[in-house]
Amino acid sequence: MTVRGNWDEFLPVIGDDRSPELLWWRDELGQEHKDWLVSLPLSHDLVMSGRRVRLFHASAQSPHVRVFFDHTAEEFEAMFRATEMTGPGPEPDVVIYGDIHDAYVETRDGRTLANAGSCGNPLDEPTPSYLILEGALESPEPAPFGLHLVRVPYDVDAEVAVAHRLGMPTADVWEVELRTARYRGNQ
Ligand SMILES: [Mn+2]
Repeated sequence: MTVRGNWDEFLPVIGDDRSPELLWWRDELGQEHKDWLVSLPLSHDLVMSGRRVRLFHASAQSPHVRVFFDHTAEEFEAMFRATEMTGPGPEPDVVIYGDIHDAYVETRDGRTLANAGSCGNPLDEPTPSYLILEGALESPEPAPFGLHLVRVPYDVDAEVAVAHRLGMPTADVWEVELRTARYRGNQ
């Protein structure tokens, strides 16, 4: 299952009056890919090992409302609530999101909030991450359940070379991000 992110939502539909950088990325997408991106669900629930697991991009409000690693108790709470975006229904025990490119797992008061980090542009450390869910899929009965964050070293030089060869806008800044995990090269 793939859920729709902030870029997935806006990039395919922007008009020609936007910045040349945005238009470059938009035009890298074929119509088939644009149609697929905007058709993706914003939120998806599954049951595993007796837990309800919810997946969305950034928050229960919208793919554009950001919740950082360093969040408040209220922001944590809000990630588990039913909203217009998630639809009604039972609240989840586990929420997994992306958006901030900052991988972590936090359990508080019996609920778990996890961020899968980023494969394409990690911003917590330069090594890409993904998250594996382990358990009995579609089982309402309690059973072992695991969240496994994996870090995968890769050939950054080759990746950067492709961006430069294609003439990708702001490739220099992006290269700093890939090598240092500092967003826009900030400290
Ligand atoms: Mn995002």
